[in-house]
Amino acid sequence: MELLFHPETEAALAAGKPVVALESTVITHGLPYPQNVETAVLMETAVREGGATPATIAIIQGQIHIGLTASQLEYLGRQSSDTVRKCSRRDIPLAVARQENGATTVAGTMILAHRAGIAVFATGGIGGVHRGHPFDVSADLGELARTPVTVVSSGAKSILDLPATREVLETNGVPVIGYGSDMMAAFFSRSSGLPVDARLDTPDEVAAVIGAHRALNLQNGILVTVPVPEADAFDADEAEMAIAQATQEADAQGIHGPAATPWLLRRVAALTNGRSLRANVALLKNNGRIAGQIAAALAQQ
Ligand code: PSU
Ligand code: MN
Repeated sequence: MELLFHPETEAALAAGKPVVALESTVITHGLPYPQNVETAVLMETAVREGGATPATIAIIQGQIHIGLTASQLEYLGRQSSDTVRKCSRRDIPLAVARQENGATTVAGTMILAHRAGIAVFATGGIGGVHRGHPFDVSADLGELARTPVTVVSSGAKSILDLPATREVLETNGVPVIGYGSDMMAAFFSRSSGLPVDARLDTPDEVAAVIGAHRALNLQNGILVTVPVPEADAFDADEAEMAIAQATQEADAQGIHGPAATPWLLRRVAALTNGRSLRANVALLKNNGRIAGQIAAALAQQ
């Protein structure tokens, strides 16, 4: 399968310089236009500030792109979410063969980043086990079990069943690292109250773990969870009220499958007058910067 590289991404990879992959579902299904494109650009800038080259990954008319131009980002961001396939593992061949536009989820981005030779990937929150639907388990967890990419995120989205999600990560053999924290981050809020496997405080310490993982030739992913910056964190109780209401409404309306996560995020944003969005944008930027630093430390090893 041919990957189309942005020239800057290709040059960075060829020179052994640090590169950080970014997903595209957050652009097409996670945030409204134009905030989605603005945030995607801010996240790319944050990766650069951290010391790495950003590579946003997406499928445009059936072609897999590793790194997007500004106009490609704008094009994707303007598409209505129902015309863009949300691509996890099962969806990638469908989008490619049918020449569709496809936005890669955490799972889809991990697969394509690994193919492209990119080891570090930054996002907002991974998918997990849905509340009240123990068999709706995000493909992100399955991918973390089988693809050796380090995912820098603010934990799993708090719209999920976080204790169940934590258990599945453990079953799947995924090391969960708390970046500057003893607890797994909870997306809009700083702590889930669930312990991590190790607290690491610097990019070098994370790079050392990735290095050991590589030397052992382990084929699973690593999850680094970074709490949302204090100033932009969303009060956990307030977030919980909105999430509980949104979850009830989604169940009543029969919203499920791939539609569930985007629907819940949009509804929580409406119920909190956009305050959840502020936390979401802040954590995306912060995670991009830290992933850039981790990729830079890894390139130094
Ligand atoms: N994080 C966000 N916004 C999002 C997502 C994550 O802040 O839109 C996306 C990611 O692409 C993640 C996906 O992989 O939601 C999970 O969807 P599902 O639960 O259907 O697997
Ligand atoms: Mn799901």
